[in-house]
Amino acid sequence: MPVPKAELHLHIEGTLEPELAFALAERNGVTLPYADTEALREAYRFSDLQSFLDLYYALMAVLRTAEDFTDLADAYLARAAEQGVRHAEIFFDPQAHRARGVPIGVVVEGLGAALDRAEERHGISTRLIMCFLRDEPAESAMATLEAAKPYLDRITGVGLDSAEVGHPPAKFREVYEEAARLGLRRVAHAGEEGPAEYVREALDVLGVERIDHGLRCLEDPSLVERLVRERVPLTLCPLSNVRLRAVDVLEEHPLRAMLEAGLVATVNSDDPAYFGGYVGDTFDAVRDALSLTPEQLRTLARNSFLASFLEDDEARRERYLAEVSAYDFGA
Ligand code: ES4
Ligand code: ZN
Repeated sequence: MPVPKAELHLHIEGTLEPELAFALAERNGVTLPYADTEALREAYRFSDLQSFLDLYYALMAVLRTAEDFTDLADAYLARAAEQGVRHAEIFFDPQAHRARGVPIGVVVEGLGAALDRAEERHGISTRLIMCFLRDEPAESAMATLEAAKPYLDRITGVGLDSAEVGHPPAKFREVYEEAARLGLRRVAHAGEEGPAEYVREALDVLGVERIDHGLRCLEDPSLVERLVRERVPLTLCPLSNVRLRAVDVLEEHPLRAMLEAGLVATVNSDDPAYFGGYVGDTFDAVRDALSLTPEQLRTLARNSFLASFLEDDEARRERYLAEVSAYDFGA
């Protein structure tokens, strides 16, 4: 059994496997511009973030009903459980669905139906985080937050994703202020393709508690020092970084150096259907590529629970941390 872990950076739409995409296309009478699952997999060669996002948004066309979102989340949770996931904080992109005529209520109720059964079926506790698309206007994000108000009992926090460069965090200052007023937790993608300055801005202007990716913080030593001192978690996604060409090969990923620098690094899968592995696969891949020690792997697993939004259930966090402490990595 893999080490128990929390997954903190996972786009549910990025768990749409080709087989399910074709099944949902058939169920909904949607035609995909690919002959079959093999032809679709052939398209999974990305040159950067945008080339991936183009396919990611296009394939969402098959997600139409609440049942589609339930099936999507249930398939993810089943795979996550096999990979040692005990707690999952799941991103979704309401604006991308609303643009296709699927209201946020359908998405949240659909995902929620799967999440309600996750503990009993898969042994996984869950949270939902709604992300704003940073390449859309801030007004659209604000309208989405407004539309989410009837569903806030199911939503733990807000995030910021999609095309980063040219869309600095400060663009969403008011949206995050309103999210804070509503009692929502705040995270944001920053320093994936964008500069270290975006990481600073996410902290200072948006008040985020975790940075999603944060890879490019390494270009600013004083920022690294601050992230270490303030224990700001980074939700790294090493397989994503290789597939989207932020890092040439996994052997050159800075994860190990980041751990050694004292950063609160976590390892996550981002969009596992597209990037070649779920989070347990990702742990195995970085262990092999970077020769991580069992104690470094244990630190990654511990960090995932320490960085989780489990403040409303500290007893559970303690149980998970005890499972990590007791885990035997073997020789
Ligand atoms: C994403 Cl890897 C990544 N980066 C930014 N936005 C995203 N949405 C889905 N995956
Ligand atoms: Zn992401």
